Amino acid sequence: MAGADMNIAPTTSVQHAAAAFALATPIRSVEPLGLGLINDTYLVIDTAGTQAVLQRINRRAFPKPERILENLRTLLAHIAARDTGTRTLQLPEIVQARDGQDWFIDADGSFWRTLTYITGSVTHERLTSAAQAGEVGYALGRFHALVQDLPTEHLHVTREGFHQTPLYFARFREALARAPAHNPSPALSFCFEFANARESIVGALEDAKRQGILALRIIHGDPKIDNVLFDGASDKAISLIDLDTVQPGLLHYDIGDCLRSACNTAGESPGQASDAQFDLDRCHALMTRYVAETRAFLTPSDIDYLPDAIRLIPFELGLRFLADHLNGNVYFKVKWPEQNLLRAETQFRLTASIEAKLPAIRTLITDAIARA
Ligand code: GN1
Ligand code: MG
Repeated sequence: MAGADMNIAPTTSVQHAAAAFALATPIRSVEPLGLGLINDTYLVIDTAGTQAVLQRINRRAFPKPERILENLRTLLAHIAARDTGTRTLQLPEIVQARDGQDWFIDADGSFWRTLTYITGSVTHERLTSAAQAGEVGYALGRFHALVQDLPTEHLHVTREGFHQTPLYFARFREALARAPAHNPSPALSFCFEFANARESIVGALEDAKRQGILALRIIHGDPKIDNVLFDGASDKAISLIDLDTVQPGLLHYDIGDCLRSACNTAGESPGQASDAQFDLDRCHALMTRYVAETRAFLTPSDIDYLPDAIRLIPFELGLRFLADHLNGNVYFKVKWPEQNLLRAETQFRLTASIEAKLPAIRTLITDAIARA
């Protein structure tokens, strides 16, 4: 049991960090929370039963973590002034440290922050219906609509080079050059071949950005389904969390990332990679609800590049997992040594499924736009 672990010495730094934040009453429990691959996340409950989310930010992924909190202040103020309808997104609020700061740095230099917990919410590790996918599309579209007038220069870049596929491809090639050449496993051979055969597509979005065909906007950066909170009773999407990568980027990064997560019927961690399949009904439901929120500001070029993005972002995530596997799992947390290889192959199998369905994906996008 995770909770029992909290009483032993190596985790006391977590309790120490939890105590640095200004909760209303003393802390009753601190337990690991969620399935994040980068930061360490804990659910803190005080004696009044109030829940909060404590996180140690991974400095390898976020070298300047204070930028995350500065961005969050700007973002929350911007959205609070606009999200005034009947169905608002409930975003987490910052719980300040006792010294009045938005974060706490412990004796080891670890960077901690605490956010409010969205009560009554649940996450789905895997979606089970097109209706849920539609809710995910609504939440992402609503978020994009709320920030579409937030000037990109008002937010810091929290992660340089995030979602620039050519960079990830170059890192994969470097890792490959260093990897031992003898006897790759069937999974590794498949991944090498799959990745190398797609060098020509890696620039699809970055080239369009450089040429001014696609414009930078404020994006979420990580809208996978674990980061969409649903109301436990109604199964409606009520929140988008994990706002650490909210920064300037292309809408296409978010749409590609959201679809690769929501439409993979096997989920991100299936028992075997070959189970990964892209579901068109979910894609249709998600895009229809997404476009209903965003149609007013999507340009013809934005729409033209959607199929490229839907193919590219899962491929990019596969490259990221594969490079990390080759580098000894230094970025994404793993529970066993080959896990990042399995994750990479899963994203590549998903990419293959998307490639086979591209004509149908183009048709359903046209239909979603026509309905908006
Ligand atoms: C990471 O830490 P987490 O689980 O929220 C990653 C995302 C990946 C995701 C895959 C900063 O997100 O880009 O899509 O894993 N975040 C970062 O599950 O690299
Ligand atoms: Mg994240």
